[in-house]
Amino acid sequence: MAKIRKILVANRGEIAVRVMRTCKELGIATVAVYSEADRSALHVRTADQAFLVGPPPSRESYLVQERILDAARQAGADAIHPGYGFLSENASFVRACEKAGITFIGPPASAMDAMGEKTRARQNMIKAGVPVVPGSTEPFASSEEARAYAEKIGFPVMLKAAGGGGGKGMRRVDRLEDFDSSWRAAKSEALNAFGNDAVYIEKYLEKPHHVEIQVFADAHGNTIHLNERECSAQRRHQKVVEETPSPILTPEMRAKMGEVAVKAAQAVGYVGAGTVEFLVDVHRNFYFLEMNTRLQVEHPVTEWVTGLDLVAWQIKVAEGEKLPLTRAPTPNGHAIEVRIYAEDPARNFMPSPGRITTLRVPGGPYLRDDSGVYPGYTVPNFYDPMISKLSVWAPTRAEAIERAKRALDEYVVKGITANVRYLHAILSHPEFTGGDYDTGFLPRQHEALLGNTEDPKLTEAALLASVVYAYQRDQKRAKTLPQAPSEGEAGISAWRRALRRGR
Ligand code: MV4
Repeated sequence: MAKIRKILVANRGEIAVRVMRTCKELGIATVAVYSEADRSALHVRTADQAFLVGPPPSRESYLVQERILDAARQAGADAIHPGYGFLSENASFVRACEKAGITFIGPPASAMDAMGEKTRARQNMIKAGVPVVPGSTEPFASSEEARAYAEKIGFPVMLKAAGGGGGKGMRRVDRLEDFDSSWRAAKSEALNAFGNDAVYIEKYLEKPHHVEIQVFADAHGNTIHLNERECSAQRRHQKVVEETPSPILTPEMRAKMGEVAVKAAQAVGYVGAGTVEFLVDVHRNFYFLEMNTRLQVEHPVTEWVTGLDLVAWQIKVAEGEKLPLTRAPTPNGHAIEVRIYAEDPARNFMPSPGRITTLRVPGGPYLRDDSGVYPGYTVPNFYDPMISKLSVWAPTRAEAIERAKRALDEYVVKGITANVRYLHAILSHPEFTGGDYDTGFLPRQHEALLGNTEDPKLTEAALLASVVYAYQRDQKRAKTLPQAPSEGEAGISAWRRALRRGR
């Protein structure tokens, strides 16, 4: 393992930009790949070099292993950073990189294999002494066997696709009468999503929290954890807000979960950055759910409270360096991340691609904007609509919430619709500020978070009224607000007073 001098980033959007930023700080040259829809994308402008890898659909560009490897060879890159999504958890790509003599910045293929299939992962975890959600460790050969197993462990149960996570092929079953139809539905959904109709059964956990532990291992056998992230604010299996520390963990529970996560990583020979996901039930028991064998979207909150650059450490570990810590750091303060999506909450969160005509990004203390866009950029409709992640740090959770709300107040994006107000509503909701929000929080509070009334007609009227009001107010302001003085202290304070009166 030698020093890396040039890295190809096999990704797009904010994560490609984020990885390249660290490369620059480390004196490492950067190579972008891009599809035809991404000619003017920010990650292409950020890189030292860029290679076109195919047409807009990711199946024909970002996911074509040979195209990516060709670009790496042509550029003379020594390593590939996969970001998240795309090829990041693809064991066959890791092997292809190895064959091409290019360092894959991530775990070994064998660790991905050990965690990729859910039933195999559960078997591996049980062997390692990691608690898993009670249930089967093998898929069922027939609906009769499956039904008998469900009756044995008792309803409600959760049917899950063995082939992959993310909520696809997942079905809650409350009663024996519903079992067969749910079984068929889960199997066909699993086949559709993963090309594998294997389904297994878990006991259904009510109102669980999603808490995940960041782990890190070097190539010298050192494995540590970097504490948790609370990710229970999700809708349709998409995370929306993440924070650390989790408001529901005690230091004792943090230490226990961390220890278990390290054990999980060690059991599969893990190297690099990884995340062990847990479900935490109402009694605060925790169970292994799955392991994400990549850097995650929400890694900035961990960076805020640990002071580490996780991408820098991924690179250093790939170069053979030893980890800088031998045990978990005590979390310093509190960090929150909100994901800004080009989507319209009022229209069932429909993606809202298009040209960003105006973009004002917040600033100020302890604030970070990981963005993949710029003013004038057209958000394509081929990819994930996340345009930016705002993350903040503060000494306490209450202050971090206020800072995140202030940041959202400053955020102005025009030309597309974004979920900025929705995020603000989440941070203001008593269930969120109270800290004990489970994975049902966002669906349960859907109406409240949209600011909707019971009657959709009334909502429409209220919306119209607010638009008219805002327009009239802006017209009035434009006329009455004084111009800023060009210079002079006296002029400036008079202007400030006038501004305050104008409000
Ligand atoms: C569960 C569960 C309740 N009981 N398993 C959803 C995604 C997949 N990775 C695991 N998921 C769940 N598994 C049992 N046995 C509830 C969920 C779940 C969930 C988990 C984490 C974060 C958000 C979620 C939203 C709905 C359901």
